[in-house]
Amino acid sequence: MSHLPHPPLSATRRRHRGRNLLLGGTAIGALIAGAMAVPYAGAAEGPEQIVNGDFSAGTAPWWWTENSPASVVDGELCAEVPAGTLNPWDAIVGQDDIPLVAGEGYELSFTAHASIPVTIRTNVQMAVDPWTTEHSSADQITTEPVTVSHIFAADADHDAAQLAFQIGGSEEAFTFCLDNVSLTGGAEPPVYEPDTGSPVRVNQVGYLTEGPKSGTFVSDETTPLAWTLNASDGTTAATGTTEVFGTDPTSDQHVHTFDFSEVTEPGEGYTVTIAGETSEPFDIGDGLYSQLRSDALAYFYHNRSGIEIDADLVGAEYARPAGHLNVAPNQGDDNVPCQPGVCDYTLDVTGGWYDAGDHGKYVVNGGISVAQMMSEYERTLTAEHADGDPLGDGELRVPEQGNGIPDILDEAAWQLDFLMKMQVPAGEELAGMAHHKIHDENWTGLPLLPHNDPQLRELHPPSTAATLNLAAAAAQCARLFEPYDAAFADRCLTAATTAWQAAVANPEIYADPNDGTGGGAYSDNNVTDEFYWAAAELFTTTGDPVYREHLVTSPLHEDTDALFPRGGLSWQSTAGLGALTLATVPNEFTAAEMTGIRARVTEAADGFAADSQAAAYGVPFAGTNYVWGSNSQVLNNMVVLGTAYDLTGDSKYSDAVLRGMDYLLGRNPLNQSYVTGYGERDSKNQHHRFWANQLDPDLPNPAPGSVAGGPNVEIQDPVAQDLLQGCAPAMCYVDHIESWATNEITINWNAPLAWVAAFVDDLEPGDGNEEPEEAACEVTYTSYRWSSGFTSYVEITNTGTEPVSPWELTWSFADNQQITHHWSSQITQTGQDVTARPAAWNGTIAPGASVSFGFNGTSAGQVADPTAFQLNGGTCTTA
Ligand code: 9MR
Repeated sequence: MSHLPHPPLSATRRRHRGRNLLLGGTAIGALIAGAMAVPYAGAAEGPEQIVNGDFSAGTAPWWWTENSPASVVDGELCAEVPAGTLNPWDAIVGQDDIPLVAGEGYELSFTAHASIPVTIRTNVQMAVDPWTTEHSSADQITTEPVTVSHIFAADADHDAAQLAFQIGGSEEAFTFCLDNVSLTGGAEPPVYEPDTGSPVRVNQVGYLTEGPKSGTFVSDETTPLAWTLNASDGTTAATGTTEVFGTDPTSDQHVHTFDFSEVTEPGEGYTVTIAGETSEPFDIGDGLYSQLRSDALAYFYHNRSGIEIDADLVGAEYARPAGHLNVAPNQGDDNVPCQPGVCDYTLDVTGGWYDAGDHGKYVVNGGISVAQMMSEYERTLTAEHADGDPLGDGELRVPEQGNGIPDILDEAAWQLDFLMKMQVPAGEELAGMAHHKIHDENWTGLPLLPHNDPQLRELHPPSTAATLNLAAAAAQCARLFEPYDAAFADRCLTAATTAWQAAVANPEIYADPNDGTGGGAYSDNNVTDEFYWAAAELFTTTGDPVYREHLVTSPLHEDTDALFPRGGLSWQSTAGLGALTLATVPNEFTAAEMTGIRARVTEAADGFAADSQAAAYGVPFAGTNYVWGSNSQVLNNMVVLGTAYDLTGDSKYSDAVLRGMDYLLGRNPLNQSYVTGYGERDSKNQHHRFWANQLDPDLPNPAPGSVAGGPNVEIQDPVAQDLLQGCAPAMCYVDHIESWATNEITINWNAPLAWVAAFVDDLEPGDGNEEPEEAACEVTYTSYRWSSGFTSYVEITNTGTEPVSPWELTWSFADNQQITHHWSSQITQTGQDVTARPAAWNGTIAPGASVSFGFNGTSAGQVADPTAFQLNGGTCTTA
């Protein structure tokens, strides 16, 4: 008997995103049990629902798809599956007419083997559209017979459900054999208990030698307890007593905290023991984050679209062919049409980064991600302790090594080029706007390598939010690439200004919140913040007063909470990115305006630092509203804290950043390190289509340095819904590949991880950061004096080998000089201290080149010219 192929999309695949959820059934089983320690309930007792599960009566009533003929061989049903099917559902063996009762628990079991190892998908589902699944699992079948069993509960009544073994998706042909298939009711649905390991919670990577060192202990004890810090040789390194915290509202756990900050003896393999319980091991030392700084950025190369991922850069395990270059079965991305009715042109939108576990590319989100990457670089030009060397040419995993451009900018350029390709061409309706996104027409299944994606790719309508993401990112591009690739910088500036103008002309074109088939919606109906961010970047790059006017009249400008919402910056809340740029990158704000914007950064950081101090687990995040991507909200708060540290040098901010790292790397209610490859109990099964080892042992786990989305109280995916109902906010997480709402990885979460990893790596003493930078400048100061005043000219020459951009020259007057008027630079004076920053056109001093500026001032009596000048913190020689 044969059967027509089934419609390709199972309900599991279609209910991919929050707003479109079809609430499906409970599917808990061996797959999860293997990884997550799900206790099984007693065996099922109800009547057998499968007819002829042992094939003693031949093949009836089993069916199979035409491409996979099956017959009974030695008492088993064996199907011959052809080579070259793409999706699991392209070849199926199944049985229909299975009655299921809502609320009832079922046990499904079968024995199977195959001529090659394969991962099949086992679904109990509706037999007709919408194919809602009551159970879905990925089962690994080997050449030896394996017995698989799953327990699940039915959510709905079904007169005639279907058991479908989806056996497609293999490049090779194989034989699949099945026996002893059974489905019985009466099983008690299992209760999920997360394995949280030791109640002593620490940063599983370690603590910086001079940094704060604290942990959390889960215990019902209400009086302080003794803690011991053990060195790796078993000796006691320190002792102390815990502080009783009480009940932590994020986890409902009763906890104590402990602090061993005074220990500064570097070492590996420390542990903390309290009341007989011992933590995971950790280090004390420096250099703990230098690898993370690099790994977090390598994430972006790994996820590039339209380019082969080179084994020489990432290792054979992670190498893969280029995706979406119109090589079959790919259909894109070099001539992508719009969704029907949206436009009648096609665009070449190759390149860029895949957003996340999916193969979509979104301008909203793509923009903030590349902006934060550029800010990580820009920080090395503006912050005294930031080290640009580890981000420089030849340092990172990018194929552009050796081109004379810092590698981090090469990575950013890959995405910027794509973002600009998303702009509506001149002459078309809405020219200058950016298409919101490009992605598959329908959701694809997991696992799937990008070059195997057979779906049609489509451009979605332009939106104001996307256009402003482009304007902001491209404006930042223009100033950063200027010293390295003037043509690219020009292209960026043109894209940025045309995008800005298009957004001003079309300020309320919003993406459809229901446009979530085949890709995420990323809809945002409030773009006041995107306007602010884009204006800030354009103003910083060009100095054009039009943008200043927009900034200072924005309702957000003087509102710290609006710029930096308590829940953190995100793709929906971008104004803070603009404020961080204004506060740190030289621009044409007046001294008072600069003071104001910096005060808003430090005010926000004060709040996050206080939140961290008050939290049971030290996390710089207020309250219990852990939403989709909560780890990125935490990381973005850490970016604000890090920037406040850069502005003030106050360690209360850097300490809070480090406590945020502790939280992400294991000091949390689940004892979970959320970053792959870091810590003893790290996330390994994040939702991703080609880092899908949990579904196919031939595929790798996510590359080291990939941060999971993290706890999410809304648990929008079926695995989280099955396992985590009633979870405490900071415990609504499961390291399972199908839990996209808690365990996805994305560019906009790894970008702040990379920023923060660089920040904490820069904090370490001993890597040269504490030393003043080598003088790479010469200053000529010429002054003409008269009785009550003077005119001075300053020439700065870059005597180093790297461009200085933007520059900032500081000096102190020895006497009572007061600058009254200046030209060709922006000057602020506080008492005797003076800071000069570039005008709009002279922000970069190339190696060997000079810039000049001048000023008039008043003075009384004899005054001496200044003789000591610092360029971006480094001491200049004077001519
Ligand atoms: O990060 C996004 C989160 O804030 C939203 O609540 C969620 C549902 O719309 O979508 C998330 O973004 C996903 C995007 O839509 C598609 N690519 C993967 C993203 C991360 O899960």
